[in-house]
Amino acid sequence: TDLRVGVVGAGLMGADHVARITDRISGATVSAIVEPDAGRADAATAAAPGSRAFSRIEDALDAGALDAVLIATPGQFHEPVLMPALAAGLPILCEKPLTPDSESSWRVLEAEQKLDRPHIQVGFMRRFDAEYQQLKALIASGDAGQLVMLRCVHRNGTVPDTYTQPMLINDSVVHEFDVVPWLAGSDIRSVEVKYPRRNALSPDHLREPILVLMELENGVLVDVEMNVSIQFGYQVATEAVFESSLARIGQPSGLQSWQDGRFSIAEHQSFKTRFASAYDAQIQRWVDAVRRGTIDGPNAWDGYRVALACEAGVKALDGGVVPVESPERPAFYA
Ligand code: ISE
Repeated sequence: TDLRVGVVGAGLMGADHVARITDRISGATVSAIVEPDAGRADAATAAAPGSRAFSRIEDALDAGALDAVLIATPGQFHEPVLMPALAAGLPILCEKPLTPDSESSWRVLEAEQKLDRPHIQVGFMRRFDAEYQQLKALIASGDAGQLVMLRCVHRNGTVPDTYTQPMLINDSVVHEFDVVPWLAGSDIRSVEVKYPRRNALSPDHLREPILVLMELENGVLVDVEMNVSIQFGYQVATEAVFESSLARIGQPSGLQSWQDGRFSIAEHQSFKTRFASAYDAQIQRWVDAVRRGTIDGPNAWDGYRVALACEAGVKALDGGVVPVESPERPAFYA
């Protein structure tokens, strides 16, 4: 029988995951939608036949309406859902970030460690992107020689008015803070932020793009161009520089067209399409793992480490090289 998934939050990502589980994922069905906004809840239950709507996670848990929880609300609403879901012993896929700061993430770790094993997978979907996986394998194999630098670009066409300066770090560079140590096999030692000339097309309240520099414990240097007003589309790409070779991922790879004396390749407009197959793989692997009684991807400890990096990153927005705390990993998360 299918895993009954309760999706908490039916906004942009929640609705996307409801459609994904209903149409493309095998072994799971959306059985509950937890969403206080009636319009969104109705749209989500209509997209997931047989599902019921609840306005609070506690009500869905009391009704025994779900076997697993997928949390897709904004980060500040994660902890109040994580805590009762953990208390009920349910497996959880929690969209990034785990929580907005390391103190609340630590509380979540403490609650999770009351269970027999990790129950939380964090939605850092880039780890499920085929090209990211190939680059990680190349780096780990040593076939390309020693890694020296990672040059990352993370470009959004535009962002909504609700997007604030710290979100450059907490909402966007958060992905690099997870995926870079995973790729390079080394933790982040420090973070620094540099400001080029401001983009006049940026919303008034933002000073961007920014250049984020990360020094890893193994001496690899990483730069991230974080740009949220690039207009032309959505682009996430990485160049790995080795001693005598290069590797690139995330190059435009859509429709190629030759017209009017020009050659062009389609570019993505949103992370929803750019990472669609990564999201599919992430959710399928999570569902398969949950049915085996485990999780399969970044865990809450990874989420906590990223929260520490984000705190350093937000400080670095004000200048200076900011060290990233590196606490010892509890055996529970080995
Ligand atoms: C958004 O929340 C995401 O998670 C996207 O992956 C990222 O590219 C974007 O900058 C964020 O706002």
